[in-house]
Amino acid sequence: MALVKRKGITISRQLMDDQRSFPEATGALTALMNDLVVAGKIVSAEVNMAGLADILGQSGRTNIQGEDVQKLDVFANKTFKRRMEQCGHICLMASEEEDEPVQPLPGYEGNYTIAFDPLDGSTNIDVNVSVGTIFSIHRRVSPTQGPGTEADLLQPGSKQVVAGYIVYGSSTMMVYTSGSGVHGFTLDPSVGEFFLSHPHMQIPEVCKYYSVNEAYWPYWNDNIRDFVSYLRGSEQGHKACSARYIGSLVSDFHRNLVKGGIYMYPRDTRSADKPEGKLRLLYEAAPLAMIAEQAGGLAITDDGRRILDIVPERLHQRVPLIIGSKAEVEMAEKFLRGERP
Ligand code: AHM
Ligand code: MG
Repeated sequence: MALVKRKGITISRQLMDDQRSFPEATGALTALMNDLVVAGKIVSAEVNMAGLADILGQSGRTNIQGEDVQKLDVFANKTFKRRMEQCGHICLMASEEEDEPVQPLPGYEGNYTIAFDPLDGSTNIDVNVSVGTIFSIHRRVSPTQGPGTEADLLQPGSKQVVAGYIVYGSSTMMVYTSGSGVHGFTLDPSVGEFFLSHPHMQIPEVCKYYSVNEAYWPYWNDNIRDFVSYLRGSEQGHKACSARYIGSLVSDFHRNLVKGGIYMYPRDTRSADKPEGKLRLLYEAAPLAMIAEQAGGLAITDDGRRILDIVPERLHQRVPLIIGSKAEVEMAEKFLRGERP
């Protein structure tokens, strides 16, 4: 029976409700998610102190783990790693900040993998602009004992069991899907709890905003340029979208999810060592693609492949990304095929 979602329930209640819809569930995923939520709260508290770090740092500020103040992205990476390596349900993890996969502590191995970008939006960290964490959870495919293998991590987005993000903005929000809709929770910092604020999120079908770094215009192909011109409203008959580009994927995606919009980071010819654009398949594109689709949107590459179908070959694989409102991503597909409205 589908449970009615009321605003205000706690995230742990929601996680237990998710578990109830799978009678065979052991509670492992719920426990894993609860640890992830704790990591998110710790990072949120640190992000909120970031502006004071220099001032407090001079007086020898130490953080919650008793360490000296450190760079936020390093802090976020350590925090998520620490929570996950001893949550007891991870067999292997991958972080955008780590060259190699990271094993859990001996004896704490479980049946899931997690891939995360601990603090996305690195150029915005020092300037008080929203950043976020993105995560992607798969069930292991290797035999269920001991540490996992890289094959456990290199699974397509369509096999994700949970995907989500935490955005550290004017409020801290956690948005996730376990395959039956997308729910958003807002952190009440006074009590340290996430409460359901955005049940059953649906991305508006029509695009209000387009988000792309237009400085790269000279380096795009003609299909992308024509599509961006179309979004701007320079093609007859199309209502212009407004431009919004924060430069933090999580924040740009979150705004477009709530308001309607399309985000793009296509490949470009700026540098030969990034022929597939900048964004990472495992840590960024695949988890956001699952959320987009669960919210009624779409996510494709700049040659029209569905992001969730791509089988990763490498942990840090990059992928061109077009993601957001359904009607607009479908229109992008037409442009990519060489068609014009
Ligand atoms: P990061 O993971 O190092 O922060 O890089 C990813 C970020 C995205 O959040 C953002 O959308 C993009 O890079 C911005 O890149 P650019 O400055 O090239 O527009
Ligand atoms: Mg990132």
